[in-house]
Amino acid sequence: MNNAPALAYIALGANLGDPQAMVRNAIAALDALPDTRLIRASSLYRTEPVGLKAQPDFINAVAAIRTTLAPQDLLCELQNLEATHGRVRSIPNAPRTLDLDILLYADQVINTPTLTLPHPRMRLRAFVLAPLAEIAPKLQIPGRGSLAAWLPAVANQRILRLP
Ligand code: PH2
Ligand code: MG
Ligand code: MG
Repeated sequence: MNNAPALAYIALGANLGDPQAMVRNAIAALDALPDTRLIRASSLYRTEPVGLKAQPDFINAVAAIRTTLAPQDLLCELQNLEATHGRVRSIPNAPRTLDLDILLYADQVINTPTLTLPHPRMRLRAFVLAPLAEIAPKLQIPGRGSLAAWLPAVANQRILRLP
């Protein structure tokens, strides 16, 4: 079922194989999703693992897309992309070849068993907030105020913007 076009923000992360190639390919793949156009993509960032520390650094990025897919349909498409890029789900926060998370979908607030929006952990993660601030510095988070106000709290997390 198709909706009015919505601007959505997607977080991309990878830390196995060739993570830079994986994230670049995934950004291109977002543009190829049905009823979806890539609007903007951040730089790639090398980031320290948050949560389980004993794993390789991640490559992270954020993309803005315009889509007429409903949020749940977008989630399904992203999970398909993860699967075709070789992700095997094991324990939570385990190393992965590709992780695609919906951060925001227009100004929608969603709480279902499969999808919570805005993404519930985004405000704790420099690897999400820094690339998001790069492409949308004035972003307002539905019900939570400005993205810029969250940045100082994650300034201690190691994150390097790649050229
Ligand atoms: N993803 C996680 C857990 N920890 N750390 C970094 N740096 N980047 C990630 O993408 C990431 C993480 C769970 O999805
Ligand atoms: Mg995920
Ligand atoms: Mg994730």
